[in-house]
Amino acid sequence: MLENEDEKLLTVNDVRALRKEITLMHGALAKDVLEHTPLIKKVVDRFSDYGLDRIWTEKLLAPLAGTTLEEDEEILIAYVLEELDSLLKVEEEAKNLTKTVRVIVGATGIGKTSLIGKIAARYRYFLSKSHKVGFVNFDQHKVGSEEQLENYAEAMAITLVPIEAFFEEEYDLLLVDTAGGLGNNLKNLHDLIDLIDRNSDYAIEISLVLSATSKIKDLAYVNNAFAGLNITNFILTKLDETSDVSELVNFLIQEKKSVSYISTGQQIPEDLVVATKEYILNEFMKKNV
Ligand SMILES: Nc1nc2c(ncn2[C@@H]2O[C@H](COP(=O)(O)OP(=O)(O)OP(=O)(O)O)[C@@H](O)[C@H]2O)c(=O)[nH]1
Ligand SMILES: [Mg+2]
Repeated sequence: MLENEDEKLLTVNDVRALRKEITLMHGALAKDVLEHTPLIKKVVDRFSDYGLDRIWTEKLLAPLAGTTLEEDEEILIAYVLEELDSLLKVEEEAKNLTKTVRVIVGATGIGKTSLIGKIAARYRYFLSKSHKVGFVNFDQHKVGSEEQLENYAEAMAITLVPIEAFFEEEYDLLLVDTAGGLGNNLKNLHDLIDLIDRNSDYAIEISLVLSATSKIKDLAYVNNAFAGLNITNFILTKLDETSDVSELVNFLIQEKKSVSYISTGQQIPEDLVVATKEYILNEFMKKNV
């Protein structure tokens, strides 16, 4: 047993308390600095009005106090945007897929099945290589889910592959639609991914769909719920239904995971863009400037 006070081991709670204290000190220091640098404060206020996490901007700009940069508002703004740009991650669209399974997961009603239709159209018709695409319905709970996918399959001349026939024929891209929601479905999803992994040499990609209309707490909640699935990338939906993507931006710069596509409306296949940092930052600045 350790008797010496100095040698007592720190518990997890001690570390948490310490970390909290350090964060508070950082915050206090940053505030102190900002009181004496009106331009930096102005820029922090401005981005805070835009919805950006205030503490994040304070921490970023406080070190510039006392440098020549603190006197130039435009440079300060550019500095923040530059930092946002470097923290946002986007994924280039793979233009030549073979034997790839893309599983689309996420909360209910978020636009998963619509995305399957839009992504299928790109790979089958819009990219220079016409891919052999198949749909797989793993949404066994919702009445009507099969019909929705069947309609897309028929309209686009894409095969709807029954789960039992998963490994019978080779596809460039198999798009797997899943039941929305958390809970029990997750266990089934794990089993499905294991099954594919063990029985085929398909590359597996798992895309978590997030709505731009969600609060940051909900985004984090859903992301945590699906974390066990090893999410490859995010797909953002419903960008057309909000004028304020700041919660989404705060979430993305914390998570540092790539965004692959952005859905901008209900029309299939039109309302889908390959994610770019410019698109996300433009949306962020649009309502504000
Ligand atoms: N405005 C808007 N609506 C969208 C977008 N994406 C999907 N929707 C609509 O949202 C509704 C639900 O879309 P689905 O694709 O069925 O969503 P889902 O995630 O498959 O839903 P569940 O299978 O019930 O979990 C439909 O009315 C879509 O047209 C988008 O980017 N913007
Ligand atoms: Mg669906």
